[in-house]
Amino acid sequence: MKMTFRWFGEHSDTVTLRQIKQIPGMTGIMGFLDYKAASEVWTEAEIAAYIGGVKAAGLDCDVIESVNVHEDIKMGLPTRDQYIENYCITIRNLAKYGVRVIVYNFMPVFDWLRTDMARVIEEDGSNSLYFDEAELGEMGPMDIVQATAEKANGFSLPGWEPARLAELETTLKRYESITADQLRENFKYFLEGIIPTCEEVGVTMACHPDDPAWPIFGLPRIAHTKELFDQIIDLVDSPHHALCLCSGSLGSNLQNDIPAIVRHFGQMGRIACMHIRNVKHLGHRKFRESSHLSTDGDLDMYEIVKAVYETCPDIYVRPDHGRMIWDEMGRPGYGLYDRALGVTYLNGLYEAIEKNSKRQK
Ligand SMILES: [Mn+2]
Repeated sequence: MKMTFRWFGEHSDTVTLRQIKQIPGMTGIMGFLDYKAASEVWTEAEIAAYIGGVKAAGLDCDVIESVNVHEDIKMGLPTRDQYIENYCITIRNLAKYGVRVIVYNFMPVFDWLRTDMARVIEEDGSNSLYFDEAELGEMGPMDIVQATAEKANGFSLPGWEPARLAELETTLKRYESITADQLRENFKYFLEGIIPTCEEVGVTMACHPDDPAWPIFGLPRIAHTKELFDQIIDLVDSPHHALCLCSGSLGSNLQNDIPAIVRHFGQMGRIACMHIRNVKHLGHRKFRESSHLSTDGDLDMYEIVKAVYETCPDIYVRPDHGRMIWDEMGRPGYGLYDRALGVTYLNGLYEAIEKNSKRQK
């Protein structure tokens, strides 16, 4: 289990590489260029500057997140071929700088969705991201976009980049005629276009689940259960087509047995990396992001880490969103303190599981 941390870059993050390097057991960054439009080529100069900075701080950068897929690819428009070609150039450029895994998603329009970016947790005064489908009922997609931007502490949020959402109304209209099966067909076309390049340069694509784990605003969503991921894996037969399982996203639906899902795809060798965090359910489709500790939420973190140890011990992982604690100000979900606590907890679980397992042998 290679422990990593998400970092948005020098000018886009309140957390510094030096702080990340000081977290015990930290090996590297899951990198991110927050200003790139979907399927815009990531140039060698940009990649060299970002990864060079990470390496100078004594950290690896084997994983890059959020190389976003253009909506035209997801919608299967004729313009998709150009965007797929761009995507392949980005894959090649990233590979030249040692990147091994690219995390992406195939969610129409909305990458992830919350109804409150800083819901105060009354017990201790911390705050975290929060979702209540009842609140969503009264809000249209445009209201949600506005509310999300207002509560982002001035940051552009991953997946909520203004450029991407500028043509929101037109895009939503176009999706009205696209079924889940068609979206899957478009996904297959995309994978067939990029996986040969991945095989050639040694990069693995890691698909992230829908968040929350069900369709929203009537848009088709095809990546939120074990069965749906089986269908995705079946689209292209290559070890370079894999998953980034996210316990918090999948955990927004308690029907998802996450340790079992990790074991299933871990044994198949199709998990490239994971985001590990906990979620506390407060009612039907109503939850908040909790600390990573099992007893603070509804997920059994011990069983999740044990499934990683037993089926895919070499994957990259990172703590996912944390709460805002100790009066920290920063990107919602991406402060330093609670995520660092998450790292230490996950590493502690892993050490205990590993030592216990070796003793029993
Ligand atoms: Mn995630």
